[in-house]
Amino acid sequence: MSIATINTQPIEGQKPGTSGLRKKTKVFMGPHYLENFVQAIFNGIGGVDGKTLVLGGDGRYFNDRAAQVILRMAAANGAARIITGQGALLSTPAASHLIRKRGTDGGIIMSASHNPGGPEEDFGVKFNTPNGGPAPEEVTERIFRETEILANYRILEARDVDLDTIGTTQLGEMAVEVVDPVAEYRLLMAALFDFEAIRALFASGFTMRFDAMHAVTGPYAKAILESDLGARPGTVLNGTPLPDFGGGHPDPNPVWAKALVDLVMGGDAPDFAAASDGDGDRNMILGRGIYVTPSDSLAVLAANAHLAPGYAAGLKGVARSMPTSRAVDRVAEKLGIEAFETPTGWKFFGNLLDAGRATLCGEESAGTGSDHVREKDGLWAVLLWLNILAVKRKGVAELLKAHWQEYGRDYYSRHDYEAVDADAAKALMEELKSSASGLPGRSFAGLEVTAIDEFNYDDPIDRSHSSAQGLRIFFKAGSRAVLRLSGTGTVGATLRIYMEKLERDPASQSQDAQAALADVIKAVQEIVKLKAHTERSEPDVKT
Ligand code: VG1
Ligand code: CO
Repeated sequence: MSIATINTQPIEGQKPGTSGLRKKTKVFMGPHYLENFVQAIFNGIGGVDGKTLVLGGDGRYFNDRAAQVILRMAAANGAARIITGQGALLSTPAASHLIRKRGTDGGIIMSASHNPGGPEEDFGVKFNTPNGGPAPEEVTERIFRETEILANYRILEARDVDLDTIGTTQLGEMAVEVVDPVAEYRLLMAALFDFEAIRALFASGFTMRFDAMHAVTGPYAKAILESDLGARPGTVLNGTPLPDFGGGHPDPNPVWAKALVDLVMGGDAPDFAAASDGDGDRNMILGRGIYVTPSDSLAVLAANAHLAPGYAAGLKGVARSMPTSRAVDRVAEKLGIEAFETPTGWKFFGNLLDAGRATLCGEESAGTGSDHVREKDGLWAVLLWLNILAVKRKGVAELLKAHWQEYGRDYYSRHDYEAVDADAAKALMEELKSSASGLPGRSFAGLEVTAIDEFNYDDPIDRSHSSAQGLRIFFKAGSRAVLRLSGTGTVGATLRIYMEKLERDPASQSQDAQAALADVIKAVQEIVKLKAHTERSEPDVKT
């Protein structure tokens, strides 16, 4: 086997976004595209000579081919060992756990997460650091700079490695260790949660559906929910990972997991339902007749986490991304713990988790997680909910309504305008920014603007600074709207508008969220001249 050094040229646009580099699969499959980026990762982290990395992906189209390329490149760059899941599969939280558990020098995750997969859809690659978390901005910047000066990459000329058989083989000088992707993760979950209590819950007739959306969590959910916890067979829906996720968007929200929402709203509803995304780090929580917003879910979990053995000592603090509703902040206040507000993307939670300042973290985009790994974790959130329900023996709706009564309800919705012309979206944001100082005091749709600002973040641990993380509009009655452009889309720009309104009066807490937020929605559309800029009046997705 010989090592080839292939001459190449920098490829424009290999800048990691909110969570790694995401592009159309065809772009990734183009000449040198994947190879350039992988070599840039290796160069950006100071080489991989003698290092051990974890490698896994969500099983989408090109996952298998990309894995073989990355293995040959790692071998050619002198890596000592790659640990990978059978079939090159690993959910993102399972990869994070393996990196930590095995003390590796980091890992590469092949996923475009909630984006659809297939030859016409999306692919992605991201690097996670030795703490198991997504590379922080300083590291992704270094990787990006490497993509801009790259002149060659190294790759071993070799045949494909068998990734279907568990065990260790050699690829040149490098060991390739193929592990059961579920095994370690399953042990971790058993250590955090009261499996006895959850088993007893299922034994009592409690019913559940888990929609794996044809993505990576199927095998994890079947092993844990059906085998370990005794949920009846058939609890896990769409449990076989498919390269194109069955043609759907593996994004667990009321739009893309509509069938599951319809199920819980119908006559034959299970007690509890959940879904996860392409790479298994997101979750959607539903109960009979009710959808729990991710922001509410985070707040409920924070208020009740101590009921699970892994969190019995209480929480050190909580953190949420800025657009996430402020529901969890009020729980933290009551618990007397710190609450942090970070930019969008899990990479910003890493330092807080490492420093022991936060135990639970969450994002409005259906991401919840804790210090057990350094990624958000879909199945973990589902298990924590199950543990809480097993102890409380209350329904999801009952639990949520009691939570609102105690803490108030944050009506919440995110409107996504997808594939908007990139320049138009930029212009909308720029205009809002430049007109910001003139807006306070003025009213739109009957709501008075009190302040508009741009969210900038100073990391409390390493003091790194992140600017321009979204524009916030505050209204007099306490409502808030946030605007930002997505960093995970692959076509044009996706404009996200997040809206929330706190309702403390229990008598007014059972409205439909869109209706409750109607004035905020109208006010934002007027303020930013949405239609004039985007030629849209209705969002593509409402969560
Ligand atoms: C989106 C979400 C963000 C999440 C990110 C990655 O980013 O808003 O909260 O962390 O996706 O999630 P953006 O920049 O498109 O808004 V995942 O599950 O797709 O890795
Ligand atoms: Co994801």
